[in-house]
Amino acid sequence: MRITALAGGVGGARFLRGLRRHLAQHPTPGSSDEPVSLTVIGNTGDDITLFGLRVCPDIDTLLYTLGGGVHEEQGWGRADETHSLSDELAALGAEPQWFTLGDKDFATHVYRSQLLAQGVPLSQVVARLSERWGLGQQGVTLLPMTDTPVETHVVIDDGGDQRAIHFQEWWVRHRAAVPAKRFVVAGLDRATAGPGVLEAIREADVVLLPPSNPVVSIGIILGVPGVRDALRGTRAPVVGVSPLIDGRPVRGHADVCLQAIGVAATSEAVAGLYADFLDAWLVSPDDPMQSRPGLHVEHRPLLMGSLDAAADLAGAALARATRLGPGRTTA
Ligand code: FO1
Repeated sequence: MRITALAGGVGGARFLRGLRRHLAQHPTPGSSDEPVSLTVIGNTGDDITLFGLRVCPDIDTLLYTLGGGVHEEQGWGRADETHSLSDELAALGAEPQWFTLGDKDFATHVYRSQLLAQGVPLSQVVARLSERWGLGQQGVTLLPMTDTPVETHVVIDDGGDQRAIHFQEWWVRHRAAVPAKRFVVAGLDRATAGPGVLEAIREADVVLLPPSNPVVSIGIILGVPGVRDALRGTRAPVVGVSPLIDGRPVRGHADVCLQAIGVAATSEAVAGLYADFLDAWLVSPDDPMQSRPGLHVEHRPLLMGSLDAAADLAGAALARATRLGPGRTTA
């Protein structure tokens, strides 16, 4: 069975770690005897160049989480980190100082930037980093959504003038507290889907949308030319997990991002963003949303406070997909 997932950072990574745990306990989902492979298409819109180095936060969060090296409390960065390099950069007065990079994490960015400078495409860099983190041994292939450099920028009001700042500056430095007018993804219009991305969607048996940010994570992946069409065209059931409980994200600022694009912070409205390809949608137990023709709504606890809880949630999404089977209920 070929499972393909679209993922942002922390929420996506925790859900997929749960999926892997579920699969370790239930190796043959549905009636299939085939080995399970998982292809993860990661968001690269969060990427940023800092101190001359290319940093890919969502890709690295997926690598570190699935590879067992993530800082658990933060959800990003490395466990058991030290900060000698950033301390010295701060002593030099180097900017920015609002983005924390640990020493081990720095090594990832140095290695990636060295390869990119040699002309190695990002997808191959991610393949090498995936080897370092043992993803292949777990049956996991991580693909960046595109090899084309893209960057999400946020248009804000600056004393009456509009100005675009990098997504990370808005998210990390300003904690999404500066009202966003809109999101602009530099480079996305001329980007091409990364190697294997469209095939992974078209040839999947199951497509999963973890509870990642629908605007600045999944929304950015959907903007890569060809991705949305591939989702509309695949025979695989597409099952998503709402990122909202009572209109609030468990972590992050999905509600603020939705407000910026004029979409209500409800599971129903988020499902509407995926209406042209979504077959089933998991929402929290007290969510008022109900099934309708073409969309199965299932009520499930969405909190992933432990690996077991994440495994239960991912298992429920996979079970729903295997019950739906191939062939689409939506156009
Ligand atoms: N998030 C923060 O809130 N503060 C940080 O200083 C920070 C540093 C950082 C460094 C490397 C990395 O891979 C991720 C990092 N993140 C940090 C998380 C990340 O930038 C955001 O949560 C995502 O981009 C949103 O998906």
